[in-house]
Amino acid sequence: MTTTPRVTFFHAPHTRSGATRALFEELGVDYDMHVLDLKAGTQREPAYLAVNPMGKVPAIRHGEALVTEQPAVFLYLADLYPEARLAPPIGDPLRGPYLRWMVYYGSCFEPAVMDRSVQREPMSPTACAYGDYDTMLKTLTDQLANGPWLLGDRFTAADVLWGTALNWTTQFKLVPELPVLRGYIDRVLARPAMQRAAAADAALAATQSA
Ligand SMILES: N[C@@H](CCC(=O)N[C@@H](CS)C(=O)NCC(=O)O)C(=O)O
Repeated sequence: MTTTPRVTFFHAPHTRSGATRALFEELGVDYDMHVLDLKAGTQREPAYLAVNPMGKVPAIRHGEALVTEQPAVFLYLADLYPEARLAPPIGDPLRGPYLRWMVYYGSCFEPAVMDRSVQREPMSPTACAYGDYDTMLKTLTDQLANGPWLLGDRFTAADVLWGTALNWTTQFKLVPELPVLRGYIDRVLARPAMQRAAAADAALAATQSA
């Protein structure tokens, strides 16, 4: 496996970067973790703003490469460790759909969910990047109905991202807990690597709030 240089992972427990932690667990690779405490505000200190000027997690550093934004972090790591077979390679018919759904997460799903959470009046569907919320969600649920995973029979890094995100967005009632979503979330979260990551993250969160 590719082990050098080691990846440094900038993480805060119980945040979006938990999905990246789960991805590392699914990849089965070693890495260095730099832990931030969002309540204490360490993500806004100059040392971390030099890493990510947005002051947000996740971020990863691999040699000279600095990667932020969940889908980019996922794409980078899953390609970096091809032995784990979590990223369909170029030439595989699933490569296109894999890229599509990774980018759909950041360019359609999150903006739609955030607009809805603050009850922001959406733009016209033609001008809006995600069309409208219902179409955005139906496009996703139609895809998931082909299951068991997002790309059908093949589990990929995209499932770690989507399973984790659908878990917290349904918990916060930002997304309706439709049966197709509940079944998918349960399948993703039942994976041993996902459970190991969740337990480790809960333990880390407990040390921060102690
Ligand atoms: N666009 C970013 C969003 C990351 C994000 O919003 N992270 C939140 C935690 S869930 C954060 O770091 N917040 C800290 C802050 O803004 O101070 C991504 O896709 O990775």
